Amino acid sequence: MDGAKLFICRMLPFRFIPLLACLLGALFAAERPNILFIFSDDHARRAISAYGADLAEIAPTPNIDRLSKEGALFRQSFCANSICGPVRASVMTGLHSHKNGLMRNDSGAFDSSQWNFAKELRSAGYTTAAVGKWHLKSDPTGFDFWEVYPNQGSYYNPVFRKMDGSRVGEMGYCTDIVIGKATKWLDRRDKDKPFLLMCQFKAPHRTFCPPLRHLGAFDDVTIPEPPTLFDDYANRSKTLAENEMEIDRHMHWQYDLQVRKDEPGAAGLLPNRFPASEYGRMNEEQKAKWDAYYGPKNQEFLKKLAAGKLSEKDVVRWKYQRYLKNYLGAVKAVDESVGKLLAYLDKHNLTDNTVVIYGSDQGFFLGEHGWFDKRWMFEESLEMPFLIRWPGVVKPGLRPDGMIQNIDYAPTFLEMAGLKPPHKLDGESFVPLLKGETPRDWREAIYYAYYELGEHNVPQHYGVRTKRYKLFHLPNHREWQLFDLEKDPHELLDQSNNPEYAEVRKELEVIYHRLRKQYDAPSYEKYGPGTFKWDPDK
Ligand code: SGN
Ligand code: CA
Repeated sequence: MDGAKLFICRMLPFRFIPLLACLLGALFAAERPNILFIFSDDHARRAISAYGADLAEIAPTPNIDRLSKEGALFRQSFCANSICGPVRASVMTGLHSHKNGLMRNDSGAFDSSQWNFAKELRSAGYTTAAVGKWHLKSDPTGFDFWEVYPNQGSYYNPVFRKMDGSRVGEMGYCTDIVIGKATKWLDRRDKDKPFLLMCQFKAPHRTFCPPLRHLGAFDDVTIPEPPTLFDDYANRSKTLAENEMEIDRHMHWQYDLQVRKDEPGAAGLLPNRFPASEYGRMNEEQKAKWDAYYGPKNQEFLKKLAAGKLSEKDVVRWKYQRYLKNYLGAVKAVDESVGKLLAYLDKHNLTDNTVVIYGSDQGFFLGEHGWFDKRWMFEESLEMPFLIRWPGVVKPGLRPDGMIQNIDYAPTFLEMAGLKPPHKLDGESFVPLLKGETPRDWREAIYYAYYELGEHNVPQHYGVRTKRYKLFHLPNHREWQLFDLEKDPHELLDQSNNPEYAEVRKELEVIYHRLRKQYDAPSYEKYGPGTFKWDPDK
């Protein structure tokens, strides 16, 4: 089309050219693709069929899988800091956490006055919207429309924050309501402009609540157990055993099933009936459905337990099945919503000119190492699912091999729209990877930094991952961990002090220090408690 523009311009007297360029610019603006960014919360790759893991036959994701057939699926896709707020801040800014200021969920409100890619798209003529989970505490900026959950949001009858500062309560299930808001905005958006829509789900985040219509959807299935469900944490840092995210020790069936009522603690995972929990949010009709489903199942479990028929391992196995079935029920509704969005694009002739992305803010442990949660630089939590369909650009079935991170999304989205970031970002546009090319100098390793101290007792750690190896440092424990992902895919054996890996370790340390320098990572002392704000002048 550039050729056509040039031809028309050449045919005209000189003085008309600026005016015409302007008119043609507006006309051809429609060619810039719409960007539909669908982002769920804590959706592990293992629970997406297209990733072909052991749950492939069970994971209820036909619509997400459709993207993998009609577009690309990335395996080398990782987060830079496996925790919600920081991931989202890096998505918006293209910067590592220490530069955008949101290093931890408890870092305070994200400074939303800083540059983000939505602002850039909007000022270049896009109409922009964000709905659902936001979790940055400050209001979204760069959007013509937004309606987001306060903080984490709720599964049943959730509340939304609106642009005018008010809050509105909605009846129903979170994912269904978000999709309703998203399609409503699509209906009434300014259709003369390309759009950016960030549609962000709370599900399947803890407390893993399925919509009531999917209770029982997995009753006839036995979910396969990961080989590390009963990990003994040997041969690695002792901090692994100090975790507080074990299905065994930290999923409290006693509270969840209301055998003990004194201290709900971190209950709500199985899930429970405490008034302050999701159960307390439901109306009588919803509660009746919930009770009719979970009540008899809980009684059956308690009866077996009382009869001494269950060993400690049996109890873990029972919790694991309950946890995964609830989680997959929530995933099922996410996938249905992806289906609704894809059908919307088809129906309104938008498919050909819309980039659709499906991703999630981090991975999640679905029983691997005996855990639920994320935070660690171990594979299940570090990996981000990333699927993308871009008709005419991404070849259907493409499986790019380059390493990408959430810091890359902002520059990538800008390049899709023909724009460049106005300043240097940490991330790089991976549009070349989408076109099936891997630039020669594409990164050989990703940098990772986790700064939280409290929840789930995961220590601060900083590291690098190449395609084959992972090295991370636990500065507060003066320890390093090194894993050979080819020989040890489950990461059960730390090789950092093995003389056979001395050379590998040296090389990885070089990469680690090089990346820390490249990203201006601050010294460890600054990683302590309290909010750390990166200052480029210090
Ligand atoms: C809550 C959860 C944690 C979870 C964090 C962060 N506890 O605090 O289990 O790790 O969110 O999740 S809960 O009792 O409130 O469910 S994140 O995805 O928002 O980073
Ligand atoms: Ca999350």
